[in-house]
Amino acid sequence: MKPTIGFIGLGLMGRPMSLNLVKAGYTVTVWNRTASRTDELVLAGANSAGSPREAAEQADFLITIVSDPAALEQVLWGASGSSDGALAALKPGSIYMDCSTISPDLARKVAGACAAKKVRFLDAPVTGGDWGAKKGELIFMIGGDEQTIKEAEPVIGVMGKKWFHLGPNGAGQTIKLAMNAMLALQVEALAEALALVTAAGLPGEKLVEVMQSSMARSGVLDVKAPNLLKGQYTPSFPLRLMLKDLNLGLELARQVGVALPATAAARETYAHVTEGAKEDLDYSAVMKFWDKAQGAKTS
Ligand code: NA7
Repeated sequence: MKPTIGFIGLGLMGRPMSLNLVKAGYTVTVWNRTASRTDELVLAGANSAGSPREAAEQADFLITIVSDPAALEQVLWGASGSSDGALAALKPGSIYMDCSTISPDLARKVAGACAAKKVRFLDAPVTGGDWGAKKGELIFMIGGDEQTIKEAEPVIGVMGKKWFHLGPNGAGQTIKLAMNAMLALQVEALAEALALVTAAGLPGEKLVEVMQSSMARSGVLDVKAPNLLKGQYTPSFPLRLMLKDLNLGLELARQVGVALPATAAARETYAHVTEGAKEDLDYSAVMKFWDKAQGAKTS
C-alpha cells in the first residue's frame, strides 16, 4: 500500500516534486508558509494542512524542502512559543526525508531527534534544478540507513531518476555542499573567461563554441552558457541559495580544518552580486559582477 505523504515547502523545487507525487497517486498533505502556494497542489488533488504539525500528523512519510537551516528548524520545532512544529507530530515507524540543503551538523541533530521518536530519518538533498524536479529526474544524495532507503525508493523514484547512498546521516549534505562549491566555481570560471574574451573585443559565443569541443566541455557549459551569453537569469537554482551553500560549505571546511581558497574567493563574488540584485536571479547571474565592472548593460 502507498504511504500517506506529508510535504512541507512548496518553493521552486517543492511544488513540482509534490505535484509529481500527487500525479503518481499518492495521498499528499501539503503545507507552505505562504498559504497561496498550496492552491495549485490542492487543485491537483492534494490536501492542505494548517501547520507543519498537521502535515506530519497523518504522514507515514514526511518530506521537507525549505530554503535553509533556519527555515528547517522553524518547520520542525515550530516558531518560538508555538506547538506547530512537525517533529513532535511524527509517528513512530514513519520515515522522514529532508531534501533541503542544510549543514551536515543540523542533519545529524535532526537524525538524533528523530531516533528519539523512533522515526527513520534520511538527509537527501537534490540536484537537477527546477526542470529536473518538473520532469521527475532529480538526483538524490542520501545519508542514512540502507534499509530505510530501500523502503523510501518507490517515493524517491517518483521525484528522481537516480539516488546515491553516501553514508550515515549528514553524508548527503556533505557531498551536496562539495558539489555546489564546484558548480559555483565552474560557473564563475566561465563568467571570468567570457568577461576576458568580450573585453578583448571578441564575441563570447566563439569561446563557448571552442570550449564545447575541448576538455573544458561540461554540463555547466551546456546549461548555463546560454544564460550568460543572453544575460538572462531566470532562477532555476537561485543565486541567494548558492550563496547560502557556499557559506555552509566554508563553515564545514572550517570545522574539518581544510582550506578552500577558491571557494572563499567565489563566495565574495556571489555575495557582491546577491547584495546588488533587485530581483530573484539564477546563480549564473554571477556574470553580472563583470557586467558591472565593465559598465555594460545590466538587466
Ligand atoms: P525556494 O523557491 O526559495 O523555496 C523555499 C521554500 O522554503 C518555500 O516554500 C518557502 O516558503 C520556505 N521557507 C523559507 N523560509 C521559511 C521559514 N522560515 N519557515 C517555513 N518555510 C520557509 O527554494 P527552492 O525550492 O529552490 O530550494 C529549496 C531547497 O532545496 C534549498 O535548501 C535549496 O538550496 C535546495 P514561502 O513560499 O517563501 O513562504
